[in-house]
Amino acid sequence: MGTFYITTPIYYVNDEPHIGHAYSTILADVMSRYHKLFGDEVFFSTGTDEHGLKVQEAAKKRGVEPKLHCDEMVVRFVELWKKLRINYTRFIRTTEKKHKFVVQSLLTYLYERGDIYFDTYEGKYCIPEERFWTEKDLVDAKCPSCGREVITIEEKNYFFKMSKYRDWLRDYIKDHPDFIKPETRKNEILGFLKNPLIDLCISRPKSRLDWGIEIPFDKKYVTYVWFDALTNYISTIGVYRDNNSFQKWWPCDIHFVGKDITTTHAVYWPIMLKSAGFDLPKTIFAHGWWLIQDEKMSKSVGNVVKPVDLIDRYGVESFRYVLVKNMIIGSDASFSEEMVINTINSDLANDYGNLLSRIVNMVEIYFEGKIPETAAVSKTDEKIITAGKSLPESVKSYIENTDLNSALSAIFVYIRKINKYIDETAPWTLYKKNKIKELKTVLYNACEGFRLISVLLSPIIINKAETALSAFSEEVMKYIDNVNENEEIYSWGKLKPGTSVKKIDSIFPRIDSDLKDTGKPERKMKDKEKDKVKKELEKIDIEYIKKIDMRVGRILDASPIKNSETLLKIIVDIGDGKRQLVAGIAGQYKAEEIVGKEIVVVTNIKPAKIRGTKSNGMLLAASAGETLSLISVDRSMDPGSEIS
Ligand code: ME8
Repeated sequence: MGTFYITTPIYYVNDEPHIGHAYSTILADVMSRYHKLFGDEVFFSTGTDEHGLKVQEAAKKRGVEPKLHCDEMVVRFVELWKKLRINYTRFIRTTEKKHKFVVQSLLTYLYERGDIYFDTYEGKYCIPEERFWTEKDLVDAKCPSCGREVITIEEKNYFFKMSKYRDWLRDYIKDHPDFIKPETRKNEILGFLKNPLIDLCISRPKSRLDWGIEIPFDKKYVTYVWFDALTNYISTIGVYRDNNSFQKWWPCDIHFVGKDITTTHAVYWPIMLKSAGFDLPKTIFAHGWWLIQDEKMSKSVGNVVKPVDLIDRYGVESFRYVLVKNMIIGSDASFSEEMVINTINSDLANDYGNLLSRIVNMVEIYFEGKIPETAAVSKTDEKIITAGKSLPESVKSYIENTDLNSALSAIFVYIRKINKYIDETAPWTLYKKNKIKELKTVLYNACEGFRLISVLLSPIIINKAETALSAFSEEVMKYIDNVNENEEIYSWGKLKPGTSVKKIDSIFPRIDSDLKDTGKPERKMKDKEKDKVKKELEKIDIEYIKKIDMRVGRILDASPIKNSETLLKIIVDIGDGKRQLVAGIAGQYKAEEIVGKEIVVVTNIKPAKIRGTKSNGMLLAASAGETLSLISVDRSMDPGSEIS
């Protein structure tokens, strides 16, 4: 058992949280819950960035003190995180005393060691972005970052000697492959570091801005908001340097950030730490952006989707799952309500939710609601047990690699495997044939497999996983509550035979794509979009197709069936023997004309009697009105060749 320290960016207190902010925070929450599940002690920090010109101006507009303004704004984040079941260890605000102390201590240290100096500076300044640019950075004389007007400012300020650390940082990044992830962001930073690094202006004169942390060695200045904000990653875990908590948690394991703030985290922050003599965080992980019709979701573009609306409509667990599932962590992803509905219906309702109903129903019907004990183990059973035993280890190693997408896909492959296992072993047939030992084994394995996946999905679908597990008694739920004390929760065989199974309501009901008007400010789908979603929902899973066994069959003999003008009796060779089928093609084909043809036969259809003649299989034909055309293969193939 180790320690794991994870952070989100601290969000600007002025922003109204949207799904972009929610995503970063859910990601960190999910990672932190997985680490807990696998036995780590976790510190998970999030919070708000409360200083700077924008906050000062917003407060002024409302006619309130900046601190009061922040106190009121911060509630929006705290409440949303509560609603999203974000289980942070600490919520830090940069207006806290302790944080101020750490920022000032750090500034003093860097100043005393000569890495901060005083100088006159003339530069182009972007007010909304709160940063200086050089003339050559500008694009069409405007801010290269936000495209807005810049103003020329000349002032005396304090500067941090970043230039001096450029070569060191380049080497550090090259020597530590996990330091900046994903690879694309690392390469961007290495590209950026090919150019000389400009020293960073880390102060603002109070005459222009006084809502900030005072520079400890010059009372006429406050600290640049990014220097202040980045330091939160240290102040949140305890007071500076020789503090036990600091020793315990630093260096941080993962700083999750959006790709918009990679440079501040992968260039400014490491240099600040190096200058202060601290170790660097193990990984800075810059995830992609949620886009709405190819544009970044942001307040300034005006295309934000509010998490609260979606949570109210689809439920918090589904919302968390949909966000985690649909963004490959390092890349951008497009957000749409169709995506939400499709993901819920296919993964949560169809694959996961259905599995629970299936197994609970069968245990109830065949074993009076009590989990049976395993009795006989066939090769098929062994396969499902082996896969179940190795699943937690693979999920764990994906999580250690911050590869949530692969972890999820491994879990869902297993869910589909269990569904297939039930289809193939057909408990209903085992019951009919009185193969009770086999039936017990299949149902025990299916229940245990389901319990395992519920535990492994619990960091994402927290309460729903608990509800699902509650079907298998209170005792199983206790594991979830005491994760740290019970590391074995995810090992195979924990489910006790004899446990009573409770019937519970469908945990993830299918969502009708025809969105009902909920009275909420809801973006209604256009008819075209609705059709698309409907079609998408009607599509069948590849597993359905795989279940149909189709083979090349060579027709050996064909003859009319007495008293029928439409039916022919056909004998086909399908590789492993002869089959007799009855087909309604006599109106289009004469018996003798089809002998020798290589056609396509469905071989695993239930045998039937048609006009008193046995038919064991079905041939395929294209039809248009009265006209029929037998489906045959393009090249001669051996009878029995699989159609795939
Ligand atoms: O930058 N898609 O705060 P901020 C995905 N205070 N993630 C998004 C997103 C989108 N469309 N939009 C925002 C700041 N985010 C500073 C950070 S940290 C020391 C200081 C997420 O309120 C993403 O994590 O602008 C991004 O980096 C962060 O919100 C920016 O939040």
